[in-house]
Amino acid sequence: AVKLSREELLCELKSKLYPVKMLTLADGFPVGKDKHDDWKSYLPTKPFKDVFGKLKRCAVVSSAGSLRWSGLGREIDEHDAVLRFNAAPTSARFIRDVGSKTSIRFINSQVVSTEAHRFLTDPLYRDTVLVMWDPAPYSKNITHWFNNPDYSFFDKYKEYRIKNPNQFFYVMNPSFQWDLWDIIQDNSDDNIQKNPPSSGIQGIILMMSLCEEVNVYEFLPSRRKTDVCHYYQSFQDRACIVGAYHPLLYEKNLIKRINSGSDNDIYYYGKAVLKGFESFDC
Ligand code: NCC
Repeated sequence: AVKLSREELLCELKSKLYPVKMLTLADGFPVGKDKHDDWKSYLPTKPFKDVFGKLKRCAVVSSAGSLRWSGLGREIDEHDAVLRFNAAPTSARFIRDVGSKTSIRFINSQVVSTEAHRFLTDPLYRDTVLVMWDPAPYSKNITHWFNNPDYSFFDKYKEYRIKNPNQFFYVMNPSFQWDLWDIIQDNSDDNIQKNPPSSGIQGIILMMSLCEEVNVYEFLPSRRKTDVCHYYQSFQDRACIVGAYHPLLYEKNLIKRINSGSDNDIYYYGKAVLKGFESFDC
């Protein structure tokens, strides 16, 4: 395959993924009453792009173990908006390393559906904009996904919306993950596994759609790289860095190719600097 330059790759991402699609009632759901009841009428009606307006500098904080002892918390909190993932905490003992500002929490449907996460009661998920995605089967057809979700999140979604009607809580259109997967595959030399990209790269693209510049922390690992999976747990697994289910290694190669920051920034801070979609023309 011909290797795209950084500019070409950025334009490829922009032309196929921007604006990022959230699920709305208008998105061709099966008509009539369906087995998942009326959850979809709880989807926010405000267009996602209007929630924040235009943002200048944004941060994406991966959950990698290498954030522990990084001391990056203050730098992260200085951004106009910060995106974090799943159950990643910002409690007192982690603030020095990861900060506390959380403008968007980008979660997978497992977090919403499984009891262990106490999604309905844990304050971690409040006072922020929530964006959820479900690992849909490879198909850009909503009805097909709707009948085969990875986690049946529908009842929990509705319950959460009823309890917290004023909190923005979006659901990604499942075609997004596969449009992104196609780009990752088209720009890799290997055949990659047909599983959706991780929350990490999806959240990065989401922030590129909102902000002029996006600083991503510890998605490309720094010199603190460790087999400790998350900064908030002691569990070790090398697969956390390169992926097992998700094509994480290929996602990271792609982000490295569109990075406009320096190799030093990656090495010392695990920091990649990405241009937002509105900041360049194609
Ligand atoms: O672990 P997870 O991801 O929540 O991490 C969020 C994103 O950070 C990046 N990451 C994480 C660890 C690490 N050492 N290096 C990294 O670069 C990845 O980009 C990752 O996406 C997910 O993608 O949603 C995932 O979610 C967890 C889990 O469902 C949630 O944490 C909720 O408990 C998955 N783990 C399991 O299912 C056991 C994980 O595979 C992917």
